[in-house]
Order: sequence, then structure tokens, then C-alpha cells
Amino acid sequence: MVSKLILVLGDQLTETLSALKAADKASDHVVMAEVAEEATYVQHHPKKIAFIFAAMRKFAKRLRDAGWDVRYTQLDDTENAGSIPGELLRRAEETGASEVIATQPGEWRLIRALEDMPLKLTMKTDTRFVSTQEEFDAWAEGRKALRMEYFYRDMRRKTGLLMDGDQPEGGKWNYDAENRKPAPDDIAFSGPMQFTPDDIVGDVLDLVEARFGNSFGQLRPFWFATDQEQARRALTHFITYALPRFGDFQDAMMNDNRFLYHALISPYLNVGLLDPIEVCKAAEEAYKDGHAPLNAVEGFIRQIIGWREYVRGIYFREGPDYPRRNALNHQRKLPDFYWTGDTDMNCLSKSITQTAEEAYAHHIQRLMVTGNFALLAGINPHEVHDWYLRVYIDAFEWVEAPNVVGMSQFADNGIIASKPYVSSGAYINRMSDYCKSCRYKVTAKTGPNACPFNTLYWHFLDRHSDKFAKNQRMNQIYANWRRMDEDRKTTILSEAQTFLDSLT
Ligand code: FAD
Ligand code: DLZ
Ligand code: SF4
Repeated sequence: MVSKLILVLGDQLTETLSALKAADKASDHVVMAEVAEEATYVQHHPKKIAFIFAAMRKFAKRLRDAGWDVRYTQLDDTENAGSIPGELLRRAEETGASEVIATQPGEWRLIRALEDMPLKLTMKTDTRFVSTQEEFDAWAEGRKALRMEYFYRDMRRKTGLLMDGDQPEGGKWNYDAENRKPAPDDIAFSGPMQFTPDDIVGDVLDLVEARFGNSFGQLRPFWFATDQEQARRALTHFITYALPRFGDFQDAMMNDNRFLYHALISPYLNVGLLDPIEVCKAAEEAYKDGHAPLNAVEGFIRQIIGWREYVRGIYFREGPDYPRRNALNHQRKLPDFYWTGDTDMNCLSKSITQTAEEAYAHHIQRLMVTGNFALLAGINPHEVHDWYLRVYIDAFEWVEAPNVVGMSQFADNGIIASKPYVSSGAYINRMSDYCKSCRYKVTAKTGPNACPFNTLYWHFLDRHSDKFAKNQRMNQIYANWRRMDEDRKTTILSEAQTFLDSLT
């Protein structure tokens, strides 16, 4: 019988993967490979590479224990062909296989590379999502605006999560209004479950240190879960100790607490160690048991069956050019401090330093600090996209690009965001304690101590008034700007310009 090669990528570490389901364990060969091309197409954070390689090695062992023939290539193997197509060709020659079964990769770049390979290829749908692309496209077809909220309601109906018959549990679909409490004085959660590196992780850490030790970000300490059992324990830890307060403080930020009540499960979901429905069911169970309130559980489930599914639908619907879009024609280069954290703006310095150390920042840090600043300052969105893809452990293009290019930078011209996510320092001050220890004064609107977000905010609105002044949701802001004294406007704009000119 002619054997086939079954490709399992570093973010496809799930035993029920469609490619594995289509395979014959008795005759087919699973191909897994640590390759330079995937490790360097952007210069990933060393923690991200270590996480993926360690999880790949453990998953390969799991498959072997289950009886699969796994052809695994380590990064430093002398025969390593350096790319996924190269490795498939090498394994085809080695085994005599002439056909590859793959599950669709989460990035156009790799889909195209597989399609260009001189081997017969069957590309299976990635079934690890609640929605299929056909379903998403059918939902999107003919709609003027693709608002996540309506898609999310369909996903609630489809999964039955938090449904009371055909009505939403508690009578409302969305409890976000209850989920915007500012930073509390104290956090009663000690953070995500951390794991001591075992031998497999230790070997990978040494390899990554030697090969990628000079990239942005710190490799050690490394504590992420790297297999399914650990990821499940991390999930249970979150549900038990953090989920009840997750909703309340979802948007808060703190100087001395990097994780607040967040789950830290995006890396596990994105590489396949956790299943989205399993995660949501565990959260729903906590609500049914009276352990966690509805606002927390609904908010958490919405992120997973709502936002996560929706951004994936957008990525594949919009096509390979999406990460290159630049609707606001922003051309400024990314400031150097995004790589060093060396800025007097405390919110940025804290978020970037944390990113370097943890390969993690939570949603509001990504959206309203680093993303907000880049948008206000007019940074080229492709450079912003490249930064996010590099620095976060959970960053894969299908999820990163819509969040960055669309939601955060408005570079897709409003497909995802109905208005740009911009704010002055007041929002950051309301939601965090960053401003208390900043060299700038958040209440100062002009002058040498004025918070740069305050002047940049008006600079952004003024330079894009043609685009946004007629946006109904921004009427009031533009009315405030128009009412402002002309001298004051001139001072604000010139101080913002001086600040922008000083960026290196
Ligand atoms: P929690 O706050 O505890 O949320 C639970 C889960 O919901 C997450 O694990 C994640 O799977 C899901 N989720 C929440 N928000 C989103 C969202 N907007 N899109 C998709 N899933 C979501 N998420 C990534 O997984 N990879 C990325 O590269 C990524 N880049 C982002 C860039 C920007 C500019 C912004 C604003 C958001 C980005 N997000 C990304 C979404 C979100 O910030 C992360 O999923 C979240 O911070 C992960 O941490 P957590 O597990 O503690 O999340
Ligand atoms: C991100 C990543 C890295 C760093 N390394 C590998 C690798 O060596 N081998 C592999 O199979 N996958 C890796 N990945 C994940 C892929 O880049 C990912 O599958 C694509 O970006 C599609 O999401
Ligand atoms: Fe950030 Fe401005 Fe607050 Fe400083 S004052 S932390 S720059 S928002």
C-alpha cells in the first residue's frame, strides 16, 4: 500500500486534528519539523519558539506512544531541510510516499508554500473552531457591517452555551457594561499556574538560547504549560481562582500585577493544547455551580466563541493582502522604545518591559497602550503588525493580524472596528495606576509635563477629520474640538508635532 505523509505543524498539536483523522496509522507517516524558516520568518520572542518546540516534542512523543510512526526533525539535525516543504520532500524520498495530507495552516504564507510543493496535497479544513469558513462567509454575505456581536449570538445559538431555550441566559446577550471596573487596590489571585521545566523543556531552552538568545525578549524564567495535561491544569486553576472576578477587572491595568484575573490560555488554545469548546464548557459549568457570576462567564465565553472565531473568519475572508492594508496612510517608523521599553511614558514602558519578560500582555495593554499610541502617532501598521507577531507567545497571523491591523490600527478601513480605538491619557488613568508613577501629568493638556497621549489624541482627530468627523459615534468628540479656542488648538497641535518629531 502507498503510504502518505501527515503534516502536523507547531500550532496543530491536537490528536483529533483533521489530517490525523484522515490518516491510516498502520501505513502513514506523521511529519513534524522544527525548521529555520518558521522560526525566522519574523524574529519571534525566544519564549514563543521554546514554547512551540517543547510542545511539539511532547506531542510527537504522545503520538508515538499511541502507535504512530512520527518522523520528527529537530532544529539542529544535520539533515534538516530548513522549511516545511523541504522537510516534506525529504521525508517523501525517505519513505516513498508521494502524497501529503495537511490541515490548513493558519497563515496564507504557509498555505501558498504547501500548494507550491511538487507533491500531491490534500488540505483538510481545520475543525478545531466552532465556526467553519463557509458559515462565516454566509453570515458576512450582504451585510453592510460585520459586527462581532451578531456573529457571536449565532455562535451562542450554535453551541448552546449560556442559552435558556432560544433565549440568552439571564435575558441579555452581553454583560460588557458590568465588566469595566477600574484597577482595584488589591488582586486576590496569585496569577497563572506555572510549571517547572522538565528535561524536554530544558533541552529546548538550551537550544533556543544558543540559536535565538539575541532576539527581543527574555527566555528565562520559562513557566508555560507545554502539554495537554499541564494546559488543562492551568485552565482549572484559572476557573477556580480567577474566573469569578475576570469580568469585573477585564479592562484594568496595574503597575505591579501583570496578569490580574486573566486566563493566560491563548497560547494553549492557539497551538491546540486546549479546545475552545472544552474551555467554554468548563466556564459555563462554573456559572451553573454558582461558582462564577454571569457577567464573568459570559464575558469570557464571548472572547472565545465570539472574538476568536470572528477574527479568524475575517482573516480568511479578507485574503493574503490583509496584513498590508494601510487605510489611514500611516508611514512613521516604529519608535525604538518598542524594543527597549526606554520611554518616560510609564504605561508604555511597563507594557513593553512586561512583554519582553513574559511574551504576554493582556488585551487592554495591547489595545489601549501600545496599540493606541501607535495609532495616535501614525506608525506604519505593517511595522506594528510585525512587532505584535514577533513579541507575543500567542501570535499567529490569523488571530494577530485582524486584532492589530483591523481592531487596533483601523488599517482595514473599519471592517472590524466601527471607530478607531483611540483615547487620551484619561482612559489609561481611569483603568490603571500607571499615571500615578509617571513623569508626565495625565491631567495636564499642554506644556512640558502634559501627557503625550493628550496632545496626540487631538492631533490624530484633527489630521483625520475628513474620515471621522461624520462618524456618528465621534460627533461629540469633534464638536468638542471645534468648540475649542483657536490658540489652544494651535498649541496642542504644535506640541504634538514637536513630540512626534522627537521620536526616534
Ligand atoms: P483572556 O483575557 O483571559 O481571554 C480569554 C481568551 O479569549 C483568550 O485566551 C483568547 O483565546 C480569547 N480572546 C480574547 N480576546 C480575543 C481577541 N480579540 N481575539 C482573539 N481571541 C481573543 N490574541 C491572540 O491569541 N493572539 C494574538 O496575536 C493577539 N494579538 C492581539 C493584538 C492586539 C492589538 C489586541 C488588541 C489583541 C490581541 N489578541 C491576540 C487578543 C487578546 O489580547 C489575547 O487573546 C489575550 O490577551 C490573551 O490572554 P489571555 O489568555 O489571558 O486572555
Ligand atoms: C511559530 C512556529 C515556529 C516558531 N516554529 C515552527 C516550526 O519549527 N515548525 C512548525 O511546524 N511550526 C512552527 N511554528 C508554527 C507555524 O509558523 C504556524 O503553523 C504557521 O504560522 C501557521 O499558523
Ligand atoms: Fe501613560 Fe500619560 Fe498616564 Fe504617563 S500620564 S502613564 S504617558 S497615560
